[in-house]
Formats: sequence, structure tokens, C-alpha cells
Amino acid sequence: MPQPAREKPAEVNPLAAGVLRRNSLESWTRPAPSLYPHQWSWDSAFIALGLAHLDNRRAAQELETLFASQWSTGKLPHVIFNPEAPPQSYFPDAERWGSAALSSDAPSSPHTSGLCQPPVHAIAVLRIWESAQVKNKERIELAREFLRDSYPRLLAWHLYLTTARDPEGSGLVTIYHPWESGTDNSPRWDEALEAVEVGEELPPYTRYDLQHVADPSHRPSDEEYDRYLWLLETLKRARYDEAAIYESHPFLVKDVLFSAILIAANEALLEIADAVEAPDEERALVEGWIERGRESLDEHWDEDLRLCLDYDLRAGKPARVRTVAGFAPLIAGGLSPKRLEDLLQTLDSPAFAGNPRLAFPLPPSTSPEEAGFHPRSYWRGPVWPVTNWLLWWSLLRAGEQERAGKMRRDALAQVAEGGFAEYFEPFTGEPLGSPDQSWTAAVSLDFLAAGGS
Ligand code: 9WN
Repeated sequence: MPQPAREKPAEVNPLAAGVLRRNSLESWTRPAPSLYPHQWSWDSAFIALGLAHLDNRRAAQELETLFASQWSTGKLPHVIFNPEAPPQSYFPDAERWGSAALSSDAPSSPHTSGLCQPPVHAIAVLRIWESAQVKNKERIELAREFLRDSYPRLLAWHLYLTTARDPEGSGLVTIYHPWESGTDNSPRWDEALEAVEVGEELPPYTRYDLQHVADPSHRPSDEEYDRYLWLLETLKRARYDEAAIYESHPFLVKDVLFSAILIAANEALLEIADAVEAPDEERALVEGWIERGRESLDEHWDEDLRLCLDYDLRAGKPARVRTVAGFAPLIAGGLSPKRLEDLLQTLDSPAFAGNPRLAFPLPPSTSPEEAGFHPRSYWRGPVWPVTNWLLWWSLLRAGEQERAGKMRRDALAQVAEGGFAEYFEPFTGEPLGSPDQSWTAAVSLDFLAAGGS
């Protein structure tokens, strides 16, 4: 049963700001106080979006700190390790990744992981720019400087994703690990992950994540962790070299959600390119990425499920499972009226936000109609505020103001009732995972700043 309302949506703002303040270190923000003590890539992008409404300069700093650890290939690493984090607080740690020791492309300090995460960054940079417009002249000038510095970083990042991560020129990004998707244990990855045979040489390890959660069964299982850690070993064997990974790595999947976020981020990059008066050739390059990406998502559309599907390159087949990632074309934008209609029908159906058992009509991470659905297990069913944000933002861009407004109200009602949890049980609204998750607070601030009833 839903808990009695704790706070009214209007009171969410100062509470969200408080979460971000408490999780903040000097120039970056921990995703959560104890479970995640380092800087995470897409968390920081969402955090910057929220901070843009509180403190524009600090929002810019959040991303500058991340950009300072960009690999020479253009990759923005998924974790930047905090040397001050308490020992044995998160695993795999910097030592286990060994990025700088194995690859001259990695920065030597601070240490980073060898993976990346969905590229929300250009969208956040643009939000910082937009929110500076309503402030004073000095703020606008600072934001313009930030925009100028960020543009080449973002271009290099997107270039990396459209080349090293798409050597086929397919328009879709290949991920090497479920952690790159940001939706770690989603049933999207079950088949591809099951095909990964864990070598006996897997070095022993201790999971510290289980110490920080009320119920360890909500986190990914030990079997999943063995495979996650084995994939890490195979990446290390390839010394994080992209061509070598493509040859031998056992997990290569075209991720439609990651790719759709890249398309939306490329649209943001075009606006940034205009603002910094970037050369025409660069604009044409980005326009080409957007076009190719959308065409490719169209090729991965499943007419029966009325969703877009990831594609397992190793097995040579799509992952036929209904998860929130299937709404990728909505996030990518530029839809035909028919495709938009299809996606909205799926969204409203009992397979997602129209399920009659839901506490709030918000899309569960995995469809309750799927065999792999679990209402309390991480990305296997719970509702995640960041995916609410992505869909809300996409609905607005698609001109679906009314639906977007409703989703925004429901998402705010959920945090008003349950707090800034990492994720929520879809049928009861119970807050799960880390209770003070930064990106939940950040997207709530962005929802509030958008206004409306
Ligand atoms: C692994 C930090 C991150 C998010 C991911 C979420 C979770 C890490 C973990 O936490 O992943 O990267 O240890 O489970 O799945 O989306 O960025 O909040």
C-alpha cells in the first residue's frame, strides 16, 4: 500500500536541494552517500541538469570535473574514482580496473573505470546555457565560456561513440558491458550475458554494494556479478583497445536506449554548435549522425511488440523483451505520426504505464507482463525517476504537452510520497535502494522548474 503522503510537491524543491548539497563534494556529486562514493558519468549529467536551477556555476563544475577525465579517445569514463572514498566502500575499485596501467588512452589521475555510460551530457550542457539566460549578464558570459569549453569535449565524445563504438557505421552504439547501458540487470541483457562463460581465472572479489542496501536480493545476483567481473577481465586482456575488444569480447550489443540518448544529445549539440558558431562541416557531421541513428532505430522496430529492440551482435539476433528501453524512438525524436501513435499506445497499455496494479501510472523499467519482471529487483521492474524524466522530456519534444504534464505530476507525487529513492516498487510505490539518490533529487528540480500544475 502507498505510504501516507510525506510532503506536498511544492515542498519537494528545498528537500531536493538538500540531498544534492549533502551528496556534494567540492566540484562533483556522489550519486548516493554510501552506496556510490565516486563520480558516475550519466548521474553527473542528470545532477548538472538539476543544479542548473540552483547554482549555474556549480552545475558547470560538475561536468567540467567529468570532462577533465576524458580519455584521449574521446571516451567519458563511467566512473571517476574518488581517492578520498572510504576503503572497501565500492567494488570494482580503481585497482581492479587498472585503466591507466593498461592503456595510455586513460588519464593517469584520478583513476577511472574503462567503460562509459549513456551520453546525457550535451543535454545537460544545453540546460545550463538555457537556465543562464534568465539570469544576469555576468552569468550569461560565464555560461558562454562554459559552452565554448564544452563543445570540443562533447564533439570528441560523440565522435568516439559514432566511430569506435560503431565501426559498422550502423547508426547504433555497441556496448561492451551491461553497466554501460546504465540499466545493469535489465532482462534486456539476460540472453547475451548468459552466453558469457566465466573463466576459472576470475580473480576472487568481495561485493561491498550489498552492505549498503536494506535487502541484498534487490541488487543484481552473484551469478550476474561473476559475469560482470569476467567481462571486466576480458576488457583488461584487450588493454581497453577498441579494435581488440571488437575482435574477442564476448558481449557486444547494439543498445537502442544508449543510441537514442546519443541522437537526442546530438540535437542538443547542434544547438550548442550554433551558439558557439562552430564550422558548418561539424554541424553537417552531427546532422548525419542524427539521420543515420533514427533510420537505424527504425530498422530495429518490432511490429508485434510495438517497441524498439536491442541487437546482440555475437548471437546475431534481437533481444525480444519489453523494457522501458523499447521507447528509444520516442527519445530519439523525429517520429512519423504513426510511430508516435504506436509508442503512445504501448506506453498507455497494461504492459507499461497503463497497468491497473501500478501505484502511480509511471512506466516500470521492465514490463509487468514479461517473464523476467521482478517488482523489487533493480532494473527488472521498479520505476526509476530518471527514466520518467527521459520520457517526460521526450513527450514534450514530441509535442505531447498534456501527457508530459501528467507524467511530471505523477513523478513529483511519487517523490513527494516516497522521498528521493533510487527506485520505487511499481505496485506499492515503496521507495527502494539508496534513500538519498542525487539524480532523483536533480530530475525533481528540473520537473519543478518546468512549472505547470
Ligand atoms: C554500476 C550510480 C549507478 C548508475 C547506474 C545504476 C548503478 C552501478 C552499480 O548505479 O550502477 O555502474 O554499482 O550498480 O545501474 O545506472 O549510474 O547511480
